[in-house]
Amino acid sequence: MRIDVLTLFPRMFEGVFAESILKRAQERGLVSVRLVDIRDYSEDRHRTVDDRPYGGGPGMVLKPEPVFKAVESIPAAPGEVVRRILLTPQGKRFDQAYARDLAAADHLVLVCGHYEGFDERIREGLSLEEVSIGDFVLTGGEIPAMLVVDAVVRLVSGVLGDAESAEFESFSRGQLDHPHYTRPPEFRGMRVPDILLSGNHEEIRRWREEQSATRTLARRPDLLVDGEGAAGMRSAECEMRNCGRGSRAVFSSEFRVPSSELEEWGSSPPPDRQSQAGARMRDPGQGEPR
Ligand code: 9D3
Repeated sequence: MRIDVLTLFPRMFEGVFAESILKRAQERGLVSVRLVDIRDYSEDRHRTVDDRPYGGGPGMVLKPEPVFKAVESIPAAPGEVVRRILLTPQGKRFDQAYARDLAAADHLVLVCGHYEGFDERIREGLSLEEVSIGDFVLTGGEIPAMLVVDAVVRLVSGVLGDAESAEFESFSRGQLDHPHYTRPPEFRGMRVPDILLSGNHEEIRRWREEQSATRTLARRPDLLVDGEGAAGMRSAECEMRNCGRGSRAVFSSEFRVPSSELEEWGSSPPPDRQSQAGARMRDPGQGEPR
């Protein structure tokens, strides 16, 4: 996969792309990332890339000329699938399904802004997909672009080893991960659950599945809607039946979530969401498609 990142701050990416899995993927030739400095495509000797907004107001607006020239300088190989993406708070929300979709492309072009906004003709004229990474205000599209690259590259085939292979992880199935432990068996009075030391692999698998389901229900009931999350949802529902629906006891089963975590995340889901999740659990087929 080829990835071109267009930015006014190429150096922001250097450390992120030069470490860990992104580094390895590039070394192995599975991914090649190029950083393009939009300023190199400005058309005047001051290397101007922004200007004051027509109609007045604070801040500066990214000019169309350098962005058009930078995007148009990127050659597309014949027959390749290329996705051109503008990182913007107004874009479609990025998620794991979006990452999977992008991982199927041969070539990504990511355009980052770092101002109040872009000249509207950039969206219009370059037919860019618009992507947001969430409902919070950042200073620019650079960190969102890094995040998109990170999420997509690990899905490119061959990037992760078999052992760490992406699709086995809980989040890909629409659930949170189960707890992990390593040695020592007791640390500062906190013990590893006996079941993990038991060597009973069937029991361990069931414990992990239940932990995933219970944690997802407690922390992210919004994930328990339909599709791949529905399997774990049924297992979480069993937990609730055993312990009393909606009571704190849901979390004080044999495999309870530590109370310190309940403090952090809230001891129960908001009532409306919980009943919504409950309604969907009884009839997963009625979940709204997302
Ligand atoms: C203060 C200016 N805002 C007026 C309501 C608009 C605004 C413009 C540019 C807010 C943030 C930014 C910079 N952010 C991004 O470029 C960005 C972003 C984000 O802020 N949040 C989530 N996803 C993204 S993708 C790009």
